[in-house]
Amino acid sequence: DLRALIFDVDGTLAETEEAHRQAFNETFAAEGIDWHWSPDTYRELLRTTGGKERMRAHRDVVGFGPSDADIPELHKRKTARYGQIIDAGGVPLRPGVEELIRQARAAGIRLAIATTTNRPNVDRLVEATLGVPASEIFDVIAAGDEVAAKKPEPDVYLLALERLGLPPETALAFEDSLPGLASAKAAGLKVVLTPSAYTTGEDFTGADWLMPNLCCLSRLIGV
Ligand code: XBP
Ligand code: MG
Repeated sequence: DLRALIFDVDGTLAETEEAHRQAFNETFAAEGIDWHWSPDTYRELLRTTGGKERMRAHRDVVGFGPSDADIPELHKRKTARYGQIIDAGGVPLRPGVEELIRQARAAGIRLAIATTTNRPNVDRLVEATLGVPASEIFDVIAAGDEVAAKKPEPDVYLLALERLGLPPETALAFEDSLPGLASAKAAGLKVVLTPSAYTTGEDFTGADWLMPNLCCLSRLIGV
């Protein structure tokens, strides 16, 4: 029987990647870095999960930009900017997410987050969309640099399961991307895949369910 739902954040709970892209670009401009990430460039860059890792990957491709030593501070500024964008509203939860959370809670199914983005971004998004601290909704939050190896490695899902104290066969993962799918599957989880703006059209063979959105999943979670 189903004991927990484990959610990815970016692309799954909300279409956040345009806000991330904007925050990166505004930070580059403010810091005098001659980079601008177009939507097409960003789609490629999303193959590298994690903002700091993504900036390093881009620098190594274009051959100029911030040093490894400068990237953590740059990423802090990007996170601050992203928080302001989220606080301003305009990035809603995806259809069905709020109802799914409500139904699961009512049925005593526990809720967790397993994300590559860093913790302040989770807190800001949940506060801005649901009006309460993320820790009030989610029993467990595994985020960002809490694990050494980000998605597609399984570490962040394994950490969420460890904190839940549950084996993978009692939980269900919700994802929107190929690295996320690979991560959850490698942790032994069944995966509900809902493509997002940046991942539509990819080949999600291997997902246990493929859904256009997270609406009307009460039967699937058995409530
Ligand atoms: C999405 C990511 C993140 C965000 C940026 O991860 O790869 O890197 O694009 O966030 P997920 P940070 O869908 O697993 O949440 O800059 O905080 O890394
Ligand atoms: Mg995602």
